[in-house]
Amino acid sequence: GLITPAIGRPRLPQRIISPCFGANRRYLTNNGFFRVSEEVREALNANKPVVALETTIYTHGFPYPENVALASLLESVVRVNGGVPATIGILDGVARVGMNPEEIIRLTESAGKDTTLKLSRRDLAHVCGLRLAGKKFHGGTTIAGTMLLAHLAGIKVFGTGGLGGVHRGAESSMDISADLTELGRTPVTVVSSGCKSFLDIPRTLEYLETEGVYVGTFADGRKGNVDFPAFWSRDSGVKSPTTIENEMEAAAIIHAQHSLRIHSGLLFANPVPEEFAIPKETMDEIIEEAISQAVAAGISGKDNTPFILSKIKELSKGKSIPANRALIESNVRRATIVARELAILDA
Ligand code: PSU
Ligand code: MN
Repeated sequence: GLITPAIGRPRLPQRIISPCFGANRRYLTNNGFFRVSEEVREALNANKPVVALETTIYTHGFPYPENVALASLLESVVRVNGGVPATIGILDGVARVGMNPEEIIRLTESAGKDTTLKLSRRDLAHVCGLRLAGKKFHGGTTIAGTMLLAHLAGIKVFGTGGLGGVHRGAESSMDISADLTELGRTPVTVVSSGCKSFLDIPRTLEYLETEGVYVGTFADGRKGNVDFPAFWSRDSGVKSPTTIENEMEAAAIIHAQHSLRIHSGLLFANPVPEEFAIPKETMDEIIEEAISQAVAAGISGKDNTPFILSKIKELSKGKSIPANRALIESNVRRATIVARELAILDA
């Protein structure tokens, strides 16, 4: 029949896979600017669940050596849950999809140097191209940069912490993260804890709707329509456009999106584990202060997000760090289970 009784997973009567993922799709092969590790390439060829991991959180979020500890923790979370991790970033002007431990250490220990850059879509050609002029940069890729490179390699699922978004006051500054437009144009699924409430969450969701991005939040035991989460807090006061029960449903939605040849990305929001959640009111105060310091210091452009994040860390006196680590871990675990379920549907 069409149903597998043990798990109730619907089986498609016939395989319908979008050309952006099917046999006709040609992934970018390794060249002077782009290198997929052997392990990741083999896993992709064998339809194993591969999970992309970003590196801006290591180069512009956590300092060395906390960042290298986090990087290896997240890789092992993917592995113990049955997936293959693909840490993505730029080393010496070469985009790397899948890094070995030595390569991860080289990138993470370069955090803070002025030749280690934060790289979004617009920045990739600059750092790769200038390698030909003898200028060597390392870089952590943002969610946008990581999605783009993941897709070039054929990776469908990506787990991370917090998404960039529409900044407060964007109606005059126009500061809107390229993460949102990337989700509109690149068919990669991102699992995150929503976004931090230093951003304008209602406008972020409006922008994602305009970009045609699917947004679903895991119910995590709650009834009815749940809030889109605000990183440290499970609730934001803003309802998620849709609510889903589990990873199997997430995979089914991704599979349908690809089969329907809808070429945009998908965002699954995973609320922070309850025992690590910080009340919204506690964070609101800290965030107000961090934003006013950013305004006072005249910070803008790509420096805005890292500046506010470091101020929040300082003002919360590190209290937010365990929550931060727990939620990234939880997102990466969920991303791995989604990738596993998707590999079954796509088989
Ligand atoms: N938000 C967070 N933590 C992060 C980032 C955002 O809560 O680490 C990082 C991510 O790499 C994200 C990037 O893709 O910042 C967004 O930066 P911008 O707003 O400049 O696009
Ligand atoms: Mn910005």
